[in-house]
Amino acid sequence: MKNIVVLTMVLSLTPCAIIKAAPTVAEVTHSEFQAVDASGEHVYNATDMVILEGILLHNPADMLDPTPDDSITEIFNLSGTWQIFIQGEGDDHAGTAVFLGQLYNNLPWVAPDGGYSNEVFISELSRLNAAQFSPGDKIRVTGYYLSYKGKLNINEQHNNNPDHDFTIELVERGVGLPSPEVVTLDDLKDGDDEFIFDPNRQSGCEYYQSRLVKIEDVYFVDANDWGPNAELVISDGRKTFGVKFGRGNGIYAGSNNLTEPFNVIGILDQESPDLTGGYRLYVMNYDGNGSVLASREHRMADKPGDVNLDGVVDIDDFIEMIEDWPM
Ligand SMILES: [Ca+2]
Ligand SMILES: [Ca+2]
Ligand SMILES: [Ca+2]
Repeated sequence: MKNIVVLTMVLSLTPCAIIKAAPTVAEVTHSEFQAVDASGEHVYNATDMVILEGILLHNPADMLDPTPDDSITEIFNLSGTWQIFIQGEGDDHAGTAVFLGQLYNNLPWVAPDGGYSNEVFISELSRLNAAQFSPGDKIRVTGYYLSYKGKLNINEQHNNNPDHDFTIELVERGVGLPSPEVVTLDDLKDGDDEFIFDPNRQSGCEYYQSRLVKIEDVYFVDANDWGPNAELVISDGRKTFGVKFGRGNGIYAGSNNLTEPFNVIGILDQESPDLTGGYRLYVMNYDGNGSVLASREHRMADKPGDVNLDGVVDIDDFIEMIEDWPM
């Protein structure tokens, strides 16, 4: 681990010296940060805060709805929420989610003044978006973290004090989305159609958690609930897997025009009280192409060079590219 632990001591020069330690922080890999024990619980606790770099996989509002409404008082309803996935590069075969919520005070353990007014929540989002990031950009996130239902998320620990802000920096624009890794349901489910859980995170669902993957030749067990935020199930004929929809504007009742079997590209997610199960594929948007359930940017990541997105890379793509060239 590349340790850049900062232990700044603020010493007061009064007779009874008050010592206040600044939070410790280290640059970590996603693999180090997401390490789990045999029960699936997270074990990283070397520093109070971490610095993580990775490729942004999707637009935040295609996943959760950041629209603030500070009139909500329903318990556990955080109102505006915002979340992104960033994926590690090279040998760092893991990824991490970053979360922000508005009304932490609707959690029973947070003080009544522990949330954000609409105005302040929007200023929080503005502060994060000042980094001008987009899917396929490499970003750096620095912040506190909490374990949540099988993932270790960077967040504010549900604390609205500015000293719990996380920060986002743009490291490099346009690095490109990672190519989705092709996985089969046999990689994710055992012979009894139960989730494969490897605490070493070298195989099974943990290995692909918070990463862009592609599953080929599947069909819906039942697509009746198709729509924003829907939870559907796909099958290859023997095994099944859950698909969670985001709220991208290509997903709405009546937009399912897929021919079965189809391929799916999404982010392997876990959000489950059972830390060794509850995995699902998160599909943020659908572009209506008829054969691949995915957002357009994730289809393009799957076939670099397929400029006209007809599924093959050939001379037509070259012609298309040349026609766009400024003469
Ligand atoms: Ca997990
Ligand atoms: Ca904050
Ligand atoms: Ca093509």
